[in-house]
Amino acid sequence: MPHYLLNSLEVAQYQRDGFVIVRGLFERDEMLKLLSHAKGDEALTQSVYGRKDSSGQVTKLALQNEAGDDLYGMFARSPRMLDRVEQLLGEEVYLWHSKMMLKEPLVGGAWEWHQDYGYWYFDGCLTPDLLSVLISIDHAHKANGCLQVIRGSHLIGRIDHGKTGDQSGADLSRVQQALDRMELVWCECEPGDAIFFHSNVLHRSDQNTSPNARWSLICCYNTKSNSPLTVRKHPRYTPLDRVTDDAIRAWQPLHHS
Ligand SMILES: O=C(O)CCC(=O)C(=O)O
Repeated sequence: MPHYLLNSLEVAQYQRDGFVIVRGLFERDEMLKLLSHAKGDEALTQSVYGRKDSSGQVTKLALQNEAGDDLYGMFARSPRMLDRVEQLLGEEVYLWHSKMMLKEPLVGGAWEWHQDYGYWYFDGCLTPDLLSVLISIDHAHKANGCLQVIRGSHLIGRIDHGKTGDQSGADLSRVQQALDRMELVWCECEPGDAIFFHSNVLHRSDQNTSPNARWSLICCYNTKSNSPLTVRKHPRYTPLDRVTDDAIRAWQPLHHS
């Protein structure tokens, strides 16, 4: 099986900026397959729940704590993801969780400024050696609330978080200080592009006031040695089986009911 590694420039970008975007990590047909499967997936629909932003607008998501044999698992277990994540984190990783993010047209709520380790800290992980990969399913632009990040903000370390709406939000005076010195980046993406981002990078997204949905699949990984000391919401180290590179195309729903 081929290995999929980032080049030295991409690794340096991740270390300096706290994120790196890999364009076209997945092909159009793979993304269309994911979108059409997710749209008709009864189990997904039933597990969707909402999170209010600070203005009360709801954004929806569905979370899975394991990478199984369903189509979402084929993405989470893809060597295109795992080789790069292990390269960035420097050791074996496992799935912390994955989530389908459904930012619906005209009504999809915002995600407020936060660091993922702002709340994963309370899930028992001793260090911030976790990262997320956001795979765009739809075109993601400013108008439909694409991801925004503060370049280099992972270097600040963990900031205090409090409740904002139903979400965990970073101390906004610190966020403002970061914005005074660091660049705000709008991560506009096409379907199949993937944003690899550090668990301490400050990020948010706007409400979706456009007529176009913004769905994405986010796979979050933890290192084996950072397995939580106490388990609250997400699992301890569980070995992750890589699938082959053609697993997404080969996957058939009837074989995995
Ligand atoms: O998808 C988004 O808009 C933001 C997601 C996010 O902030 C997160 O999953 O931590």
